[in-house]
This record gives sequence, C-alpha cells and structure tokens, in this order.
Amino acid sequence: MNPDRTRRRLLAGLLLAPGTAMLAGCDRITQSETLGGLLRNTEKLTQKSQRLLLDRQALAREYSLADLSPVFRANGTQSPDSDEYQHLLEHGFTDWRLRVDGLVEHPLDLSLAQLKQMPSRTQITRHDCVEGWSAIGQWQGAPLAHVLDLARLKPGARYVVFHCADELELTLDGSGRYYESIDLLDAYHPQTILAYAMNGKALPVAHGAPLRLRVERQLGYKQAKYLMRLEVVSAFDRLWGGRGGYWEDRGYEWYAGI
Ligand SMILES: Nc1nc2c(c(=O)[nH]1)N[C@H]1C(S)=C(S)[C@@H](COP(=O)(O)O)O[C@H]1N2
Ligand SMILES: [Mo]
Repeated sequence: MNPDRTRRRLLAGLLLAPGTAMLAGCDRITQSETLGGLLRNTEKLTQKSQRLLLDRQALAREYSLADLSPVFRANGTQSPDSDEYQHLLEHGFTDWRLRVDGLVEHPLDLSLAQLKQMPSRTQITRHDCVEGWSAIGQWQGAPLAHVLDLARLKPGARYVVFHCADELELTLDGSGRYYESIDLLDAYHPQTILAYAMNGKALPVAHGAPLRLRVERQLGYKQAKYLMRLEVVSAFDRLWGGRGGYWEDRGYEWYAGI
C-alpha cells in the first residue's frame, strides 16, 4: 500500500470515533491494538483515581474508652508565649474568637461558647507523630464542615489554612508561626473536627487550648493546635514558605496521610 494513503487512513481513523477507526483497512490490527491499549490504560486510570477517592472518604479507625493511652504526650509548642495568647489564657479564653475568612460569603468570628453550641462529634482515635510515637485520645468538637457551611464557600475555594497562635521558631518576619492546610475533601470528612475537649475535659493548654484541628487520617503535624484563624484559599503557594504548613516548609510532606 502506498505510504501516503496509509497515513491519510491513519489520520482519518484517529479523527473518527474509536469503533470506526478499526475499519481503516490494512492498519486495522495495529490500530485496534493501540486503541485497545489506550482504552485499557484509561480504564486502569479511572479505577485507580476512583479507588483513591473512595479511600479518601474512608473513616480512620475509632477505639473505645478502654483503649485510651494513660499518657498522651504533648509535642511542639506546649504553651504559646505571646502576650496576646497569655492574655487570652488568663481570661479563660472568653475574649478569644476564631476568625473564619478568605474565600467565604460570610466571614465569622466565633466564640468558644458558639462553637460548643454547634453539633458536636466525639471520636477516639490514634495520633501518630513522625517522631515515632503514637497515643490514643478522645476528642470532641464541631465538624469543620458545619463551620464552612455557615461561612459559605465562594467559588474557587480549594484549601483551608489554619493559622495558629504560636511561633515554633522565632524569626523577625514571623515565618516561624505554626500553620497548616488541608484540601476540601479532608475539610468535609466527617472525622475532621475543631476540637475543644480531650478525654472528656476542656482541651489542655499543652494540647492546643482553646481549639485544635483533628484530621484523623493524617500525621501528627497536621493536627494544628492553638487555632486563631481559618482562611479559605484557592492556593497556598504564596503563604510563608509556600508549601502549606510549618513542617512542610521545612521539608515534610503536605498530604501526610497515615
Ligand atoms: N500550633 C501547633 N500545632 C502543632 C504543633 C505545634 O508545635 N504547634 N506540633 C504538631 C506536632 S508535630 C504534633 S505530633 C502534634 C502534637 O499534639 P499534642 O501536643 O497534643 O500531642 O501537634 C501538632 N500541631
Ligand atoms: Mo509530630
């Protein structure tokens, strides 16, 4: 067959629907194999992404009261030393407000009392720190999904950034301030809560009082303590080191799934 005709047929075949392409004369075998391979690959891809998505909706294992660790270590900051935080602490966090802003229709300033009046979820889960220790604790808090629904996300919203009260590394430009971020899939996960209680008591200062994030399928460093502000953003690349979190800016993985 003359090479030009073959090329024309091949082109025509590629421009037509996959079924018709198989009728393209002597190229039939080669072409249908290629198409078959392509379809099989696409199928695998879809399956893989579907499985990933399903996995991302799965619940982290929950434990019973009998499993609670007798000692739950505190790690990183154990009491933010800023004057602002110390003042809030001295006043029993009555002056503290959680600011919710960024890509939302209704920015919020929530008091601890308001957060406690919201629907709550209690869960007993295992916390895994990359430093090589784990502990089982009980957490109670308001689902982050509820707070985001109150604030109403604007189009373009993709991540929630958690701004904390503590500076883990003292720097002149403030880049040592602890922060974290998660995407909306994790933000809307049923076990993602803004916790104000631990093991049945008010959240202790060492564990992030008055409010911390629990995002249960992620490693310890994603569990931001001392929350001051939630900012809904479309991207976090222009924030501090640009990698979405204090430890991420220092080389740790952003997603940090367990
Ligand atoms: N604001 C803030 N959040 C933080 C940290 C921190 O230093 N500051 N440390 C992180 C790390 S590495 C871990 S393992 C957990 C520890 O939580 P815990 O002190 O309740 O055990 O909090 C995470 N969240
Ligand atoms: Mo950690």
